[in-house]
Amino acid sequence: MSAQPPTDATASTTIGFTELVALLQQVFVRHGTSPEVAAILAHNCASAERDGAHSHGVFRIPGYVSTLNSGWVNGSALPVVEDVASGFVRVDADNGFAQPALAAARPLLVAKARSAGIALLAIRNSHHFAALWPDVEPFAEEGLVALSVVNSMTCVVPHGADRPLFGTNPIAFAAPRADGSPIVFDLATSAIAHGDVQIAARKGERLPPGMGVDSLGQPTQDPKAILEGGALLPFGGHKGSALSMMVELLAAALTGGNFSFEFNWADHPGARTPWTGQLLILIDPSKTAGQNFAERSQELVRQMHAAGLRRLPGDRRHRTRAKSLETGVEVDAHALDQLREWAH
Ligand code: NDP
Ligand code: PYC
Repeated sequence: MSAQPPTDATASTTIGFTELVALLQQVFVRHGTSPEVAAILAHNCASAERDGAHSHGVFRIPGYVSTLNSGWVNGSALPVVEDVASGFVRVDADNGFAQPALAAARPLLVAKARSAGIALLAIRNSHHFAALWPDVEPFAEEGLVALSVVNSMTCVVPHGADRPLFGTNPIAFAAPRADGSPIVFDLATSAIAHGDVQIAARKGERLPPGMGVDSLGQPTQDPKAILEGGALLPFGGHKGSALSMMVELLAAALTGGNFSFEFNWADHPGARTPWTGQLLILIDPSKTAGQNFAERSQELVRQMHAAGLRRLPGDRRHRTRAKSLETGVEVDAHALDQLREWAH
């Protein structure tokens, strides 16, 4: 499918998924990544746009371009994969993006999970600027259970504290099920993702109560007040705060990456990508549940629906994906023009 011409500067337009991937790939290469890194990031970013995960789709490209231009991240990084123990793989991402590091470690990680029943991947010296579900969903499509955490940049006040310390620190989980796409959730441990605050600020929208505080530590629903000297709150008070702390420990302390408060990008104007770490745990459920696990997860979904549940995490994404693949990925027309400019 080829792109439809935009009707006006603020309208949305559509572009075929494959065409969007190719365009993004050109943008990444033009801004200093290797073709291999470009292919991985372009697919990741286009997939987010395709699924309606807007805070981590095309919206992120100016940030990628700016961070690459600043020299903060290595766009042609060569990740170094280490086989540490029977169930442990370690990767030094070479100050590059986390997704190419995951791709480099993937075959060894899957082989270990299938042989030992469980395997852990510790990525350090990495930048993650994307949604986390693309890192776990493909494993569940292969019958494995996957859990991943990544820490970001200081912008969240721990529950009961006075100043920001944690990142927005998402947790993503994926499990196979018998009669449908895998069960997947992916959520920031902040009350709202930083990307969504930026989008609300850009649109001039107010946020729901309880998302963040202004520079004086006072509750605010103004996204600009959060972005300009304010901070976010964890979701669910002390509970989300504890999960965010766990993410710092697993994604940074355990991997050898930076805590969200440990890196300083002040000397790299334009830097946008958190330089931290990521942890991924893979479980082969056939080792404990035989071929039964996917049936059991299907049964859980059946019972949830019988209890009145209408929407599972991931349902909205999959509906948007189906529509995008049928009629094209909906993209802001102005953003698409900008991508074409950057690509050429
Ligand atoms: P949301 O709050 O929008 O969604 C969180 C999860 O809940 C999703 O799996 C979503 O499924 C599901 N969900 C949402 N609403 C409902 C509902 N009414 N009923 C059932 N399930 C529901 O996500 P966040 O704002 O917390 O995070 C957005 C993205 O930001 C994530 O992809 C995350 O990885 C990314 N992020 C990345 C960071 C990084 O450092 N790289 C840092 C922080 C966030 P569905 O998708 O189908 O709507
Ligand atoms: O939306 O919070 C966020 C985020 C941080 C890093 C990448 N995305």
